[in-house]
Amino acid sequence: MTYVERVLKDLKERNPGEPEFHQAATEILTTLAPVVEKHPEYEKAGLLERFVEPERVVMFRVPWVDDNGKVHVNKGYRVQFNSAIGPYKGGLRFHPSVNLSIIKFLGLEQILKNSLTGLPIGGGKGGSDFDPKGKSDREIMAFCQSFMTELCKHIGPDTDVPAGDIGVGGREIGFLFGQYKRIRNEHVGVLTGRGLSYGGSLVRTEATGYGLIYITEEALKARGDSFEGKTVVISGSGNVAIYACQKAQSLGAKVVAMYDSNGYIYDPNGIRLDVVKDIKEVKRGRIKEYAERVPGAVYTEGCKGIWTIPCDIALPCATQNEIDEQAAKTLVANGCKYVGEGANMPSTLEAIDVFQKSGVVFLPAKAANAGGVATSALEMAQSSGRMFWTFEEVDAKLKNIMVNIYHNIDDAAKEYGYEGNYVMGANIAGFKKVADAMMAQGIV
Ligand code: NDP
Ligand code: 2IT
Repeated sequence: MTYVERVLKDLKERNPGEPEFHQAATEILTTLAPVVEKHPEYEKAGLLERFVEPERVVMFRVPWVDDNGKVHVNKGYRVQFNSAIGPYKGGLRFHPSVNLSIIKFLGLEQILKNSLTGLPIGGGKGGSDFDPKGKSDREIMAFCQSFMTELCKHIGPDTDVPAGDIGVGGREIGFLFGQYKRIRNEHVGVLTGRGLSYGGSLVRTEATGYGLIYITEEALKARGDSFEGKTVVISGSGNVAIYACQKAQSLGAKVVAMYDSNGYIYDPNGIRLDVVKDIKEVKRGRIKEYAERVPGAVYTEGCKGIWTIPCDIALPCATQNEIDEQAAKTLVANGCKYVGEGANMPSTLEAIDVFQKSGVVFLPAKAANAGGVATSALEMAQSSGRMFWTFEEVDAKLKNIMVNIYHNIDDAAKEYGYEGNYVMGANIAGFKKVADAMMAQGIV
């Protein structure tokens, strides 16, 4: 049994019942085989065993009271996975599906993603099985304050800096920040994605979606192509999806479909983003309403059907495992040539295999959606320096980071003889820096 096979087998035995964590670890570790072969000192140092074991896992009770006076108890998590290259950094997810397996898969991915940004940030992730849907602002505040009352003992601007993810946007970050400041009596950059009036950075709201388009644009450019005139399908209609749609449209693409967790809209005339933003950002409503408001648009209940819509470019921007093998085969059969992952792990291992064997240009999440966390790191830099950069400055830095990521993963794939395999390229390029830092710091 090879070193990688042994570590993966141990991981599955020692972490039973964590399918998402197994999936992410399998994808990452199998691509690292050529790296650990080239560096036998890694095995001697137990590097992979340490890499897949979080430095710290915090799990806690989150009690809160709803508007009717009823007491609820949710589970809270923060996985501080790896601090070799910087303080733990990664989002908080509030969604009823959240469990330890999901937070660990996200945390493991985050280590390599954050490394790829080239900025000094380690990997972490957290969240709760709390469901924000249908809750009043007061209930959201009560939950966030209770969550932060425990979380504040474990984070800090040089220790661990959370941000948003599914179900955690500007409103939640505001409530979380207010409670941290109240308990710790410190106005510091302990969270990113803050509002502009209290230390946030311009472009952080748009960053993940814009970054996804910038890296996809670079992949198109390398093949003598562009977004102009392309048909694009985007899943999700949250933060990442909305700003990916906006930037793709500004580059001349036609986005024809989006979804939320109930169903998808198809608009052959091109999505009207002002309507989507009004429904999802202002009203916190359902995407179904789009078809009632825009003539010619069609709503279909259920999500999977979105991948049967013919497109040149597919951008999954909702959640994990939204593209399975069948969906991937359908996309390919309908002529899809590029897949850029805005969400974390949206394609199953089987779907990735289909894309790669069919010659689809596949940009994996840890490279393609790194623009969000990269801009979070720019927010941290601005907080430390007590200054603000303009929209144009931050946007230019973000674009530069995404273009660099594309060329780094492209070069790493070539260096190891896997040209065009960006899963290999991203994992190897991200891992190298973390491995160097871990080797330098001894057995910790
Ligand atoms: P939001 O909460 O803003 O939006 C999530 C969107 O995905 C909503 O449209 C939601 O639908 C949909 N969705 C969520 N869960 C499911 C599901 N199980 N099935 C179908 N649709 C679902 O989150 P973000 O846009 O911030 O995050 C989207 C993805 O991008 C996640 O995978 C996240 O980890 C990743 N990501 C986010 C970053 C960020 O900066 N925010 C950075 C990098 C990655 P509904 O409204 O019905 O819930
Ligand atoms: O998955 C991710 O990279 C995020 N949710 C953003 C994390 C961050 O710290 O900005």
